[in-house]
Amino acid sequence: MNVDLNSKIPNNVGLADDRKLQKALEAWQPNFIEWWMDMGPDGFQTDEIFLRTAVSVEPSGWAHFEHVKMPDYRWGIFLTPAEQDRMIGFGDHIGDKAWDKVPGDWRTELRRIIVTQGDTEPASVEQQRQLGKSAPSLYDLRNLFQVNVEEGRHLWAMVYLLHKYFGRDGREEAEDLLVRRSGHVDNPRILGAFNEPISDWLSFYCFTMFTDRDGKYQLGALAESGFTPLASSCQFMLTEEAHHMFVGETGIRRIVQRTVELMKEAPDGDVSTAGGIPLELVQRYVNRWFSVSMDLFGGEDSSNAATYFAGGLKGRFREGSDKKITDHVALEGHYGAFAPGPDGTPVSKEIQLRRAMNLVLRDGYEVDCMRGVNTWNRILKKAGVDFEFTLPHYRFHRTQGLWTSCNYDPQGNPVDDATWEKRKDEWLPSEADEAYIASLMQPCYEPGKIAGWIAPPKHGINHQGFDFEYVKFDADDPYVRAR
Ligand code: BYC
Ligand code: FE
Ligand code: FE
Repeated sequence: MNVDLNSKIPNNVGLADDRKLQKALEAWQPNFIEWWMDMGPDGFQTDEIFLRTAVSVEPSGWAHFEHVKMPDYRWGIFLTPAEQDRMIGFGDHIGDKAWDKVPGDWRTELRRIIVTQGDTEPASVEQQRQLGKSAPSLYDLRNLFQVNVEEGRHLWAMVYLLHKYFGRDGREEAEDLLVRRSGHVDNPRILGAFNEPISDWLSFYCFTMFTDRDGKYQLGALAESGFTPLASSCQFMLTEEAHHMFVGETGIRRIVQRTVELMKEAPDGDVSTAGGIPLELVQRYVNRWFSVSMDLFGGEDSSNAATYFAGGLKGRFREGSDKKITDHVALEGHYGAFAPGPDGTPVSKEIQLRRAMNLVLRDGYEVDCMRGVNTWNRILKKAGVDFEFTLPHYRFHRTQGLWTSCNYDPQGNPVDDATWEKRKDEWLPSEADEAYIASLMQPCYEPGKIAGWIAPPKHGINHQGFDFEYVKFDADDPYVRAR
């Protein structure tokens, strides 16, 4: 299917041939723009940002970069073309023809999955809306906005599915996606991590490292869906996710690099006197965002997960292509896990494989996170610094699943309330940490310059140098004039 870039809503789904759907989406579009202006990046909307836009769904379609104002970004609907004669690859309907329409039996479940996925996208934009005011460089400012517009596009992807396949209740859900608000007391976003504030750039890098990576795994599982339109949407979203995780992983790497440089200059090792971010403090932010992101996988033993798998709605990560996965029905097996015994001490527990699908996905996620953490450790090792980043134990600081009724230290040992209270500031960002990080958050908007707490990137965007003018400020921008 060709990409129609010139219509009001760019798409490769033949929108022009479905007048009713086109009209419904064109009616939703101004509400989206209104939401973007209210809840998207605060300021910067008249500045020219060096953004990447999809002009086709082939890999070469990604090479398109230009300076655009964010509200002029071409939010559109793109699906990775599905293979011919696609079949359901797992669960009770394995081997049946895949669905082009919503199967009646699974309508409620599919709608719920799509709404939950869709809700995270605008939520993250809301969480990040103040960060532009304290970007450490123009390069980072541009990356933030690239992530934001793409999360906006992911919302479009889910709204398209709701409008096209779920009739009136789909349209209502699409409206509600613009009404819930991250962190709102009465009308919050659906999942925990998406109601947490992201008020500084260390949190932003942790979020894109750990929370966007949940996106990679959830989208990977949904890309296996027997409902082909969902699978094709998620497959295309995954191509954008890679850049979001790159921003997070390299963002923290650049902080670590800068801290190592400053440690050499501050022989007593306290880099905060030189405006750097201590490694222990970075570790506490890692502990926070990793644990909050682990919660996004839901319960380890989950009847919802079993239902989704049985129905062929949500598979395992690379269910169809991972040669290590041989049993796609998963009715027989068990997954070895632990559950809290008396006093919260772990005892082993076998979970029926289908009911363990959240845990299977999460375990793959954890390995992927560790790979990224190891790249940070290599910098420390090379510099001869005696410190190693770790991921906290999966039992640490949990609010979903089996491990919520007792506190655990980052090594996974149960601790009593008094110990938790006494030591939590060693394990999670303290008020003092947050105040220190906030004090560093001063914008640096001159091309080629960068804030003192982070190293510049190795490469710029699209073969440009670091000193490229990634954001051209509009002279009428009130923020520019205020500076
Ligand atoms: N917070 O059976 P259980 C992304 C609820 S990120 C609050 O254990 P289930 C992105 C659950 O809803 C990817 N509530 O879990 C990243 C259920 O509620 P009910 C997002 C939670 O349902 C960065 C109850 O607890 N995509 O794209 O198997 C920037 C028991 O649930 C949480 C998806 O998540 C939580 N953390 O699994 C931008 C994919 N966890 O039934 C974007 C779609 C669980 O008691 N979602 N609950 O009312 C799903 O597949 C599943 O809903 C979940 C939960 C994996 C999230
Ligand atoms: Fe997304
Ligand atoms: Fe993302």
